[in-house]
Amino acid sequence: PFLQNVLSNSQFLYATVDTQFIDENQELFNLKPTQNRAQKLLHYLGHIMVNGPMTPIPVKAKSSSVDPVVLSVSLGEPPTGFREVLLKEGPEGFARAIRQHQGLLLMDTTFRDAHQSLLATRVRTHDLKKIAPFVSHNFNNLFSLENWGGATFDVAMRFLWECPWKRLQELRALIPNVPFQMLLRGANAVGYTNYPDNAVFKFCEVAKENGMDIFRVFDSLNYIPNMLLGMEAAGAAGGVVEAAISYTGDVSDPMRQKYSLEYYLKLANELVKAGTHILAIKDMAGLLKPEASRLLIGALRDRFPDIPIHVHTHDTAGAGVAAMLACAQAGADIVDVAVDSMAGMTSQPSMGAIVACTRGTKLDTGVSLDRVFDYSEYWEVARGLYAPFDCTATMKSGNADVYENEIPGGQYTNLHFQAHSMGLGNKFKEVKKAYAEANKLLGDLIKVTPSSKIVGDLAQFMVQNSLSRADVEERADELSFPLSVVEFLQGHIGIPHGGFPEPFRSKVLKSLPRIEGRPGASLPPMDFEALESGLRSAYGDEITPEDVMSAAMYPKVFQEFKEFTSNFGPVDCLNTRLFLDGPKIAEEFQVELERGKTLHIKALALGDLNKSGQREVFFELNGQLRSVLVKDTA
Ligand code: 3PY
Ligand code: ZN
Repeated sequence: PFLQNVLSNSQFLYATVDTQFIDENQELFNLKPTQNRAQKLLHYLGHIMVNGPMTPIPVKAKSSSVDPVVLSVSLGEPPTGFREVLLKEGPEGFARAIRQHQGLLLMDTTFRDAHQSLLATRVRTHDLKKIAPFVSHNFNNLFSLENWGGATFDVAMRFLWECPWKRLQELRALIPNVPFQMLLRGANAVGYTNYPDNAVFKFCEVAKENGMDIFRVFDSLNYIPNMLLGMEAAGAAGGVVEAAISYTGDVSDPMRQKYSLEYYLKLANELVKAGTHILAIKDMAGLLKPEASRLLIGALRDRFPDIPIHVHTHDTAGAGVAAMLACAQAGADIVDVAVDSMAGMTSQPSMGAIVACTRGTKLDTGVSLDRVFDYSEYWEVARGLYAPFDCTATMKSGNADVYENEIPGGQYTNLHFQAHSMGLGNKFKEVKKAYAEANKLLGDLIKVTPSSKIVGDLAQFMVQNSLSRADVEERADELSFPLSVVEFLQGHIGIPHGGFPEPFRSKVLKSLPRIEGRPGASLPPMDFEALESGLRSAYGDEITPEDVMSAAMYPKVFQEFKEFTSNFGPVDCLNTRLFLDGPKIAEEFQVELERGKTLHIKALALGDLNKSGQREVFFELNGQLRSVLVKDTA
């Protein structure tokens, strides 16, 4: 504050005093941001008290006022888990141990895909950390905990204003024994578009250094060159490579032969040949029926007796538990589940159901059902905090129509939110129908991020402009399609199975350029040194290699995140109710900024609107009166 006063003093500013000492000692200007973290947080809370939540809210529902009970764990180290095997024996030895394991293994998706699918990816590190020790102590025999990647990376910065890397570091410290797993979108890393190869390699390297163990690598078109790039990057970083074939269609339906059993076996063969440690089937829409599971997993098990097989699904139609049991019986080593209160509908099938249904059989998971109940209770209550993002506000059940529209779990929820927020709740059916039509127009694609977004964009375009599939085909050369559709046809994300749809492609593209082969191969490498020095000049020397990667993946989102936190402080330290709704008047609460540094805050009063449209918000901070001025935007 003293220096701030000096620097804003007019005599000083206009050099009417002798400033030679300062001119010669420029290091005096290496100041920490002058406004401290506490004052910034008061600013954030004041904003919310005046104007409501700062993060976009899809549902008009209030965060619950009940806090989840943090489950205690015994003192001392958690029991060992598969991570010890991985650290001792490396990825190959780990894969062997998994294959030799008796009983069905589970990956828990509660920390990533479950909330990506049900709660718009909004679960905060704050609530993950609270239950992390319980997971470490009671679920040590999980194959892995999926806790990173996919949409969590950008949503953390974009809507939660927290650093995704810090989440990984903090969870790693709390859960040393269970392998961590992330979802890597192949050559798209954690983004929606192809990155230069060196960016994908560097991303995996930094992720591994921060504690990531297993990289599930997929490509939204199952385009092998993109997948190989992601696999090489994960492998070079020292990670466990889990190549994932995205599943669509229905191998048990003889009428649906574009994505046949042979198609999947051929892909699997290439991925195994390329050295994947684990082979995954990624059923992102929940289309894998029990009969198809028997056929597909049975055939893969026969063909590849030594490789661990891991299956992922979503429960949108309600057949997820049946399908995962069928996969396990057909020889899958690992299936994905979410804890019961975060399972079902567009999320993964229920952990409790799988644990109970296999108990006492040769597929017994070894997971304690009682501990599942405790874990589930935590999430049932914690989920209430996220009511403004919970799809169950409007979506009351899953729907077997997913077998027709093939919309991936997370996108199904997003489209549902969108239809409802536009007051088009009763149009959801129309949107889903358009999605199926858009998919056919584009040649019947594998649909998962980002190809699913392209199909969704085309569907939305068709609904908005009242266009049928026939209209679009007929008028393809005159319509102005969404950019994502045009770029897809240009080859920006790779080449779809069976090639691009013709004559549709030629009509849309006319003379626009086409990318031949793997898109990343023609991108110039990213200049990390230049990126880092740019960031240092913008934000100072505290820039970390992790920040550089965040900026490499999402330059604009990273910049906005830095600007937000420089105005509003470390909002990740607030509990979720305060983060969303702010305190009530007279509420007293504590905020732990770091271990041993806790703020004691009381919200005192909201002032009247002043002439400039602002309100003063009064707090007590560690016993002292403070206030912030906030523009009332209502
Ligand atoms: C993602 O890419 O985020 C997915 O979850 C795809 O299924
Ligand atoms: Zn998924």
